[in-house]
Amino acid sequence: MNDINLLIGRALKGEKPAVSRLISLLERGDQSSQTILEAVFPLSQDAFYIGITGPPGAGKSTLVDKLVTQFCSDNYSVGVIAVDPCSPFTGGALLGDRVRMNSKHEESNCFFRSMSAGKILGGLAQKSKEAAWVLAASGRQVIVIETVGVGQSELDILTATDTVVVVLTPESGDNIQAMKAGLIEIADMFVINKSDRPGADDMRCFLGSMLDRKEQVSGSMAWRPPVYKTSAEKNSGIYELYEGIGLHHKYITENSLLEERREQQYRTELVNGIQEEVKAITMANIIDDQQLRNFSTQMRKEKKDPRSVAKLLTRKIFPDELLACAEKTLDLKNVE
Ligand SMILES: Nc1nc2c(ncn2[C@@H]2O[C@H](COP(=O)(O)OP(=O)(O)O)[C@@H](O)[C@H]2O)c(=O)[nH]1
Ligand SMILES: [Mg+2]
Repeated sequence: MNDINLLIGRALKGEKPAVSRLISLLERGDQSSQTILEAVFPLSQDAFYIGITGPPGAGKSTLVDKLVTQFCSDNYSVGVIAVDPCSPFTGGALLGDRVRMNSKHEESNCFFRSMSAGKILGGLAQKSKEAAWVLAASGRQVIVIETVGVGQSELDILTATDTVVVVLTPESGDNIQAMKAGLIEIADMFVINKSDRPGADDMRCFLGSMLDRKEQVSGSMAWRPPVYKTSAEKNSGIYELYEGIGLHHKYITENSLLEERREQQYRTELVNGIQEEVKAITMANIIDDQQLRNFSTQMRKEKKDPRSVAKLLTRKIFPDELLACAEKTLDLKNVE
């Protein structure tokens, strides 16, 4: 117990090995997790969270590297989390990223961490957010979260950030339709990276008309996502993007939108947490595996439909008052 408090103390002072340890403990769902979260969360709310997403190979990592350099040269301390949904195949590439990033920014205040589904117990999205809080509490003012824009879990991570940057390339035109619709919806700005290649302006037109259509349908946007052209590799357009990120931050801060986002996010976290707790407690109370198997066999023999049996079982463990309250919203009538 004392050890964990010592470790937390070191992490809060910004010591990288301690920060690293804390994130590993959270990843594993160690029993110290709650102590860690209670210590870091209150200190995590002043940081600025940037989400960088887009298809694999769009140049996100290269771009993040350039942005970090820019933030560092303006004396911001930065934490980077690269989230990889499919570790077994790309773990090597990410490790490469990490070595590259850490060696380059070693003397600076930058901290780089990759997280992949394979190593993690529990939801990747949840653990990434927890890791981001640790980084923020350790004194990093800017947290950059890089994620491949594919699944629901990545969307969950992005909605927890303050500014969402969607990175595309001139070649993305064909598969932009195939990209998750939600990703386009939550973009605060677009980047057409690899603009050293042909087609960047076509892509910009395409995005422009897409935003126009959206405005025709749902009215003009208070914040219309700007489109930046960059070449991360040739280091061009980076400063404009950096300034654009700053402008968005200013915009959401001045219009209380940051506050609104954080409020909404907190509520989502709370509901998710409650759902998980209720599920865990319910399952622990109902039946263990062997009993469930026997019971299941029995019920099947009796030709009871599984849904009704599930309802009956669940109702048994909640107190009557709770069920009475829920009766209005749940269909409890047909339960025996
Ligand atoms: N031509 C060109 N190549 C780039 C640019 N940015 C990144 N790349 C290359 O694209 C590949 C994928 O980059 P990476 O940053 O790992 O992409 P990520 O998967 O989105 O993180 C690498 O070989 C980079 O060198 C760019 O602006 N122009
Ligand atoms: Mg990458």
